[in-house]
Amino acid sequence: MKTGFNWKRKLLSLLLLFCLLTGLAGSGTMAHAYNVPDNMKWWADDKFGMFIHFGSYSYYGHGEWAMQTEGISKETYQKTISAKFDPEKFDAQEIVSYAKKAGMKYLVFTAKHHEGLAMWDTKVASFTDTTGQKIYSLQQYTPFGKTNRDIIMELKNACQQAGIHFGLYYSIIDWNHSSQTVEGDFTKMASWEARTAYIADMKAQLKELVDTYDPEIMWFDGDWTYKKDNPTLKKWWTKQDGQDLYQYMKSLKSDIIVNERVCRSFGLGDFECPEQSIPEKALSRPWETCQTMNNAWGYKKDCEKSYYNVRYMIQDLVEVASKDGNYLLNIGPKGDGTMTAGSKKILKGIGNWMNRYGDSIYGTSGTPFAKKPSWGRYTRKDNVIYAHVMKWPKAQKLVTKKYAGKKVKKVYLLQNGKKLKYNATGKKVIIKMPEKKPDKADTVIAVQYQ
Ligand code: FHN
Repeated sequence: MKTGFNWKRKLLSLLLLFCLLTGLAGSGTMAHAYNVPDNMKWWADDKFGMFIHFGSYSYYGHGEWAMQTEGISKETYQKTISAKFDPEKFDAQEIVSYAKKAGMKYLVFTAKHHEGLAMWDTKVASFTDTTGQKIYSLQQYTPFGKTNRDIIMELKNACQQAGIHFGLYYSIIDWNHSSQTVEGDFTKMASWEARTAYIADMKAQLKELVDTYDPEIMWFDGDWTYKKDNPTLKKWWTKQDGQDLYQYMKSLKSDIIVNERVCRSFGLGDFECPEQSIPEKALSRPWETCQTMNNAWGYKKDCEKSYYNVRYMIQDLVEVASKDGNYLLNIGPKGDGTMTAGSKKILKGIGNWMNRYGDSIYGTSGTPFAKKPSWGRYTRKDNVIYAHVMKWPKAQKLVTKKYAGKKVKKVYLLQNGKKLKYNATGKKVIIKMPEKKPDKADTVIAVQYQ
């Protein structure tokens, strides 16, 4: 009895392993190209988020790097730019409604960018202007302070009402903090004591942000020393500091999701962040491409005529999803807080596409096939392969790869469920396509397997 029972158990576990490997089990949880920790499941399924770069640089309209690129002194920057910043028309409800319309499921807002202006009413005393008399924040340093408004809380609440996850961005370098001065594309610390004090104060601000706004994502930046250890005053942030910061964030909120830019290129954090680029292949851990709509993060007048077209943005999103990544698409509101027309147009356009084809993005994993088809890309969810047709095939004949060892159940247009004739032979599924291309950017065909 005993021996018979053992080989049966061995056989069962082998069978289960085989199912898992080939995804025949259709477990519902998508077999990503990497392991997704429980606290990140929503993030990996949601795939698509809004990035918001907003600060006093938005008033100046030369982009968020203006202070550094134009060599503006702390005093001049504070007095001529930050002191004029008054975003009274900032409308969190409108911004979140556009995110929702676009099909975005999470949002990351710049609580503090490199300029160092705190976009919340920070109480951490060292974050002052050059006089040391005023806290350098939206509430204490700008004319907007008279409104007693908290735009981060307005965004947080609008996200909650809309069922959108909320995250915050925080820059490690701070061009206006007394401890630092701009040094190339990084900053130089005034002394070792200043460094120690700044890192402690940075943590105090991060605790304020977590305690006040309970963000689900902490998106760090301004970390790029690529220094493993042995900090210098010019390269004062190291991998060790990054590991320490990561632990600190988890100690504040255990399920918070933290990006790799606690100190990039050392495999730290919970996800990688290719910037304005898409990796050739799926990465071996969760990743998210952050992208602009016009090659500008903060509002930049010069780039207002360079918005990408909706088709390009949709195909960019699909390219990322086909490689199992997330897509964080940026808007840079103007100094008065309003959204630009260019960003509204793109968000609406993507939203129209997501209304018809969102199923081929949300909760999917990347292509199960090694090669990319010439006509488009693949995503996958359970036993459905989504063929994203970006180039319409000649003779209305689409040749797709057949999912190994599986039987095709049906083929249909995802937007309306209309069945399509097909011929499944060997390694291919040849689909009879409609004459006209329903969607220029990407028409999605669903190939459902048994
Ligand atoms: O310097 C920043 C830049 O302003 C912007 O915030 C982007 C967004 O990922 N990150 C840095 C450049 O790598």
